Amino acid sequence: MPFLEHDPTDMSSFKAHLAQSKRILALCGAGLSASSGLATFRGAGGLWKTHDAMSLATPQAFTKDPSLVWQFYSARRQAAFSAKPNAAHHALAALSIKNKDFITVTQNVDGLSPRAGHPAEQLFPVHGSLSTVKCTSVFCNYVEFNNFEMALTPSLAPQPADATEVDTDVQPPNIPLEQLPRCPKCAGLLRPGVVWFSETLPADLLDDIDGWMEKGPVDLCLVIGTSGRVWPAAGYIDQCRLNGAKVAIVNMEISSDPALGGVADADWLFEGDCARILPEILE
Ligand code: BV8
Ligand code: ZN
Repeated sequence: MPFLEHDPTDMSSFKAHLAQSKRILALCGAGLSASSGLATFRGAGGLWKTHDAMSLATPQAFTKDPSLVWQFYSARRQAAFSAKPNAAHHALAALSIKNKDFITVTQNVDGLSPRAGHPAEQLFPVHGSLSTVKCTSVFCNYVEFNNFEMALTPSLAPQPADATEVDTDVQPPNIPLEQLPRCPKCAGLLRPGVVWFSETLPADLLDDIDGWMEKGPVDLCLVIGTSGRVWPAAGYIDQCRLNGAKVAIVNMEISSDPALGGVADADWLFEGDCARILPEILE
């Protein structure tokens, strides 16, 4: 633990630092949306039917079983679009409206931050979005923005609400390829517009974040509801530190998890639901 002039759980020293902070980066993960009822990747929420969410978020899984992966994403689309932004999403949106030098890098694909009114120019969804679907055909650039107003195909029609729950003993049906979402331009198979493991993050977003970093020292890095295990997104914590930032972690369980750079390197540690803590510390 670096020498801290304050108790790491002390809100007044955090608020004093926040008051004099201009350049702030928030790195957000699945925990930000937990209070909106959306499952996280690790812990109890990390399961969908009998599958580990992480094993389904790969190009290999999609190639092997597009029907299963599409049903996983259709269930997450349905859950995300019926969820509501929580007080943490609204607190971040309010801060970004108040401070144009504040940016949010979100690993979440649920679209709850934009729906909380977070200005798009200060929000970087580095893992894509459940609202986007794109064509898998190499020479086709078809992309569709689909907010689940209507199902992408009849075979992925909305399920009864409880069906999106973790229902471990029901194996999803095998939907034939031709009944999965198809491209209206080339009839190719469409895929969710998210970044899967082993896929590169959108270069334009990474460049924009780097451009923000290069503008000068960073005053504060907020690490909100993330296990900090997924790269390169997790790397922004250290990058902020190297740019002079103090680090505040908001997490349901504060651990000395080295993935979070270890609590040793955090200046503040706020343990609990970010939907309760963020409005309090950012007001
Ligand atoms: C890349 C979109 C370059 C999809 C996601 C081997 C081969 C290839 C790559 C790698 C490799 N080894 C390592 C890598 C890099 C890999 C990686 O980091 N793997 C990890 C598992 C080690 N990264 C990649 O592959 C990235 N691409 O590196 O490209 C490359 C290319 C080829 C070869 C090499 C490198 C792409 C990563 C993006 C993957 N896509 N999402 C989808 O959503 O379906 S990641 C997905 O999982 C989420 O977006 C999120 O980022 C991640 C889960 O992390 P968290 O958000 O932190 O969620 P988690 O559940 O883990 O934690 C929740 C936290 O909240 C917990 O701490 C909990 O305590 C807390 N919490 C819960 N409730 C609350 C709360 N906190 C506060 N309040 C609450 N109420
Ligand atoms: Zn196409």
